[in-house]
Amino acid sequence: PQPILLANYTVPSYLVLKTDLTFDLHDDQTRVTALLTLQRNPQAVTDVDSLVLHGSELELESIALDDRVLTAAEYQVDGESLTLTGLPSQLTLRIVTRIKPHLNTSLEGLYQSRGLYCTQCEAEGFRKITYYPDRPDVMSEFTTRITADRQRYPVLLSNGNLVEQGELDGGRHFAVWHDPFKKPAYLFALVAGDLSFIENHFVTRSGRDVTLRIYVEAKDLDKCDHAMDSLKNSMHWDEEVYGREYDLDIFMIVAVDDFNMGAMENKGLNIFNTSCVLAKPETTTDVGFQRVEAVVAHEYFHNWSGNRVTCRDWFQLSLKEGFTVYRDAEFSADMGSRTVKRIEDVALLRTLQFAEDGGPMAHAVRPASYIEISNFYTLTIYEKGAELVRMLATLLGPEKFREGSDLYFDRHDGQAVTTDDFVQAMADVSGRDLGQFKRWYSQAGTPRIEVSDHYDEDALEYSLTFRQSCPPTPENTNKQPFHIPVKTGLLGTAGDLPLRLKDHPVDTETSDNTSIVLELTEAEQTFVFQQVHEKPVPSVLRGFSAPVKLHYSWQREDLITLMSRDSDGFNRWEASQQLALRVLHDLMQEASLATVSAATEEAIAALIDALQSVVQDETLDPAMVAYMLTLPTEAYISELATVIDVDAIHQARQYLQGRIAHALKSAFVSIYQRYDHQQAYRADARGIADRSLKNTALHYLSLLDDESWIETCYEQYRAASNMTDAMAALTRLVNTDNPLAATLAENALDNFYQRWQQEPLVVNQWFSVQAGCNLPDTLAQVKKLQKHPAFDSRNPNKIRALIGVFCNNNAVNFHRLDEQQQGQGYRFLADEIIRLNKQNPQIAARLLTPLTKWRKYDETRQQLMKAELQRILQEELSRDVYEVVSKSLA
Ligand code: DPP
Ligand code: ZN
Repeated sequence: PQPILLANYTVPSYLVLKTDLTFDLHDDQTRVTALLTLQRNPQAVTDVDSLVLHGSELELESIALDDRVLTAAEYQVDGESLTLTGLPSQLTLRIVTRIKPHLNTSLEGLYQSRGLYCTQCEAEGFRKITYYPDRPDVMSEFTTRITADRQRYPVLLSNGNLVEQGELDGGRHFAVWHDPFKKPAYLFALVAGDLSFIENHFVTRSGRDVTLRIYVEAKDLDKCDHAMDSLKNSMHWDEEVYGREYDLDIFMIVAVDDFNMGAMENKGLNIFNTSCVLAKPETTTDVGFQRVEAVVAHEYFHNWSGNRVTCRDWFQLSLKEGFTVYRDAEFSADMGSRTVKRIEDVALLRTLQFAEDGGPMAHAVRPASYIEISNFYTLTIYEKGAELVRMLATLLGPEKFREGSDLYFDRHDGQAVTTDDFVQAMADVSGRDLGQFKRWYSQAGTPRIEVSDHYDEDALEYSLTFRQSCPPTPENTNKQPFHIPVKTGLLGTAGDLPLRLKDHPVDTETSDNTSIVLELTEAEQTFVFQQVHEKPVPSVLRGFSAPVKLHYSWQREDLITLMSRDSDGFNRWEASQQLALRVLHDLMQEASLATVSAATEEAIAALIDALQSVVQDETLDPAMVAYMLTLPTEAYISELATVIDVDAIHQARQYLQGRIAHALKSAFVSIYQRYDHQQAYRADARGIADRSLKNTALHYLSLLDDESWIETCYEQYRAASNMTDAMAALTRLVNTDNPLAATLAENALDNFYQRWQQEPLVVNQWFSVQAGCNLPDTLAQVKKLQKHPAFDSRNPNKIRALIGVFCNNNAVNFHRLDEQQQGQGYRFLADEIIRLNKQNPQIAARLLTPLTKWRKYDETRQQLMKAELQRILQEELSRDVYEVVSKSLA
């Protein structure tokens, strides 16, 4: 397969003014009639008279140009396209194709999920429905007529407004939908099935009444309220914060069980993975509730950032995704706790996006080439893309940023544009030169910043020197300096110091002058603060103001100072992580954990002291306490490592957790006992925070060599009225290496399955908790679970819950090197990928991620992982899998 290059972009030769589609749904096939009204594009560079329509896996019945049926000699067709030449400047095409949704396992195009017809067209799924210029810069006005059996498919939906419906002969019926807003084909959607819905209304600020509907299977009607509340909050927030109003009379969400992504923002008809829309306390964890809120908001916000203003080509994907992730993150921050949301997002970014940036699939936020665009729905495009927008907001300040977004939406409404256009709007309103900033879009890799400082007590001057660099990435070895906003404060003995920066007339961000955004633009830069009366502790990169790796050699006491009283909540947490990381690294250097050195003992004692203060600090949000008490994850420690020592990381972390559990036992007991287990479940910030702290305490207590806490876990599992508490307890039972825990875990797992077997999303959690088990023999258990009647090897959620969790979240078992199991995790994953390569290429390629990291492991593991990648490469591969495997081995 050949790569597609940004440099080769050309404007479309023809525009599609109107797209009229008719879908006749029948059991053995669907007949699609597309009537396209085309006009030569005045913008086309040359006076071309040819037109390329994309099409894949289609059976062409006929094609007519201006009502004249064409003979096969009048067009060229291959597996991917249909080309017409010698066309007039205005024309109509009537194209009839036949497709087989019931055999479509890729879940792209039109397919069936539990008997329901649904679509997924982003990025290039529409070409599996009919021949069409399937590219985002071709925007058209769609009308969709659907006919189907009335009994089995009573609900017929598409984008826009319902304009007509009625009965047909033979027990069939029809519906016609018209979408007045021009859109690219990737935003097309169709749903047909036996669905129920809940309905609500939202009155926009200009007074228009919008009908809101969430369509689900009847059994799930009791799990829609949280999504509906989230939708209404999102609509209100987008009016308040961005001045964006909804534009159609109806907004619909449909939940489907088999879905590759989380959800899809089709105009007026969002299609959701059930996992991102259904929620109720008994079946859904707090994380699940938060995910529903975030994804509902994300897809809704796309109505402006994505649909009204869309992407010119797929290299610009982050234009809509990065901006929309930034918008949904800010929304969640406003709905809950801002600092906690930031900690969660940064933890994800630093663990998974930084790893992507350091691996073979590293790519820029605006990539320059791809083989298969589906492989580019990545953490880099989404999360790093959002960080870029956040940096622009930091550099401009809130008022100018809002002006910039208003200008962007006004200027480009109804257009397909580029990330350059977005940055230009920000430059135009602020008068700032953002030329250098744009390197963030074109240069891949995570910049590294070395910070050093100097205090001159005679001159009362304190200087901070920053050196930036960026490691090479596959497509880009020589990086130019980035424009990096580094939000900074200085801590003195009595708290934040007022800041006076020499020769830099930069506005400080806070009215009391205690925080300032330093702008790095050169490879090395020094900033001097004046009238500094004591040697301060620097608090740099507050709020994680840029997606970089920051290095500064804080003294241990400095970190404790930051942890206890930095005014920036994010940096308080960050200091706790830095302190813990040091201890973990010390432990990993120890020859044996049975007796550790005096220096390491001292470090452990200092950490425990600091954590003791955190537990006693009543001013802290309980969610913050929980996060500060939680050690850096194995995945994060691995990302930081040059060579990942899987077992040492696991053992050091287990050991340190045990030490903390012993030392802080009484604090944990009191947290656990003062929690009111009878309180009603609320999925708000306070309720989530309290549960998270209480379950963190239970986690530590379960590590004590004291079976009464294992019994407490079992008690909590049995008595739990919500899934968060049930899963927290069950996870402890499953992961505790003790005969009593093993017996209770087995009972609980049996009971769990019996109770929840009718709820696919709960069964997924049951698979995950078992797949994530750190005890030996988990691989054998995972293979056994693959044969369980509740497992469905075609359902992406099931694959992620069992196989994805084992390979991504269970490093000690996936990477086992002992004689009996050496390399078996890798072989297991490769077998799955080979199976999925044909069935569902997108999911297959995504599952590959853990194998692509092979270069970060020891020699033995490297060889074993590489051998599996090479074995996959021997197969006849989809573009998706081929791209990831070949780039990983390059
Ligand atoms: N549905 C995916 C998302 O919203 C792709 N657009 O991110
Ligand atoms: Zn999105």
